[in-house]
Amino acid sequence: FLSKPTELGVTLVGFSGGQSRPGTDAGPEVLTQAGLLTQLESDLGYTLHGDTHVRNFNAYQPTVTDRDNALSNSSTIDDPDVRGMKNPRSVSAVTEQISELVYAQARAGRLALTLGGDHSIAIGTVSGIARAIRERADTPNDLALIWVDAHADINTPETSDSGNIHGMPVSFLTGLATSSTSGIFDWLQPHHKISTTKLVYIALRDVDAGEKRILRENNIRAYSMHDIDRHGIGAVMDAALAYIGTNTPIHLSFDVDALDPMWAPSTGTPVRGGLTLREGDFICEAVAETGQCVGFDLVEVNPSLSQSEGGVGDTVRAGVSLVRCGLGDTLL
Ligand code: 4U7
Ligand code: MN
Ligand code: MN
Ligand code: MN
Repeated sequence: FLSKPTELGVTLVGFSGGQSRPGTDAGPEVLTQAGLLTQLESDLGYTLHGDTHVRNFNAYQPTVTDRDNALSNSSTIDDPDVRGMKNPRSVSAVTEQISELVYAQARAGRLALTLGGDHSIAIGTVSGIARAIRERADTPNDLALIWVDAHADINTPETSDSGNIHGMPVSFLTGLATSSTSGIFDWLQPHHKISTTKLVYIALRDVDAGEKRILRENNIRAYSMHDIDRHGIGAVMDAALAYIGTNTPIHLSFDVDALDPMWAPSTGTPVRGGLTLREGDFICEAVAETGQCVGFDLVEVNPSLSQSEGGVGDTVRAGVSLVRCGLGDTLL
């Protein structure tokens, strides 16, 4: 139903407000400096659209008149916590802008590539693409979402221990969490959201107790590292894609921490026992092969974090490889 994509809609999101460590905002910069976008043009033959300069979304400063709730910490003075969420107005406003940008790329029939940034930005990417897909005449079915991550990122503000919104995007995107405050995700409309039946997880291994309950109660399809160990990544991808079905557009949201920290150490919440680089590349290749891919995010690359010398270079090379594979590069 979709023709082979040649037009790429690029969004470079320098943003780290969905968690507390500085540095993820420089993710798009290090990936593009490594030559990623040039390679997509010259090696893979894409025509690039969108702003190929990194936008610093951290510059966003919320303006609130009510300072009564403001905490003593000066960095939160204009954006006090709500229901435990940190930087809620800032993340809401930034993801709303991302949603509009990515919507425009996807609505024009382009494959929407977004480089983050922390994973809260997926509230913008997925909502924008879901909305575009509902409007497009060439896409009969609603968007499916493949979330490749060590974490499920499906905490609600109430189940989250950290308050970091990069651990909550899937709950807002599926409507499991809803807005209760003006200016905090009240822009998310039904046309932005996806059904929990259209969601598939791969590579999970660090899921909070409250998230496990959410996955179970909503019967959400999830393949953990245990499933990959038991069946192999080939069988897991066959099952994941069969569950989604043909004629259904797919968005792939890839958190670099899905990879084992051996391959991608420069990330905020590394968890050992993860995917090999080849397993990660294979997931991206398998999604690209379906011809159903309409969007791809790569998130949580943090060049300020590195356990070892060379860790940043390793992480960036892994990121470049994942994006190339997701956009249709083949080994032969
Ligand atoms: B990422 C966590 F508690 N679940 O909610 C949380 F373990 O986008 C981690 O996947 C979230 O990197 C990780 O803070 C978010 C924690
Ligand atoms: Mn449609
Ligand atoms: Mn993660
Ligand atoms: Mn994540």
